[in-house]
Amino acid sequence: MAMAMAKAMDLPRQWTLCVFVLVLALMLVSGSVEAKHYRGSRTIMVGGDLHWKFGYNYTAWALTAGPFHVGDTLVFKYQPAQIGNITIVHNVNLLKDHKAFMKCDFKHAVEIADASRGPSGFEYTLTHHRSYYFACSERGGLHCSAGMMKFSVRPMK
Ligand SMILES: [Cu+2]
Repeated sequence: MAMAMAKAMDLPRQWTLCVFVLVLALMLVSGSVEAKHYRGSRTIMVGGDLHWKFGYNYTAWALTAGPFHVGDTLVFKYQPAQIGNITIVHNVNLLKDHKAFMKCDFKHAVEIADASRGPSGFEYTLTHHRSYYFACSERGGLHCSAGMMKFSVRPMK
């Protein structure tokens, strides 16, 4: 009888312990989810402070800016520049594959942002674990070839 009483008295204490463990587990779970979310959602300015412009080596930039993850968002910032009476504009294209990327071949490319999208910063989220080939198609591909306005990324899962 006395033992049964003692057990009954212990119950609230056990219950408190149970709640404590549950809260601790929830904190751990939410913490790890947050950490995962944070790692997967970087916002990356393409070209850093130099933004998206002619004559900067974006392949080299991508190597230092990476690794990229699925869920990361790239920001392409660019605006028209005036050189003499020539206005230089930029855009963002996705090239079809590695071969097209190497040759700056825009035949099957998809323009994802035109010149008007640059000033506010065009945002593009890497949604898939696959290779992306970005390039500017201006001046018949000259911005891609001579201007080095191209880079590829393969975001990690
Ligand atoms: Cu360009």
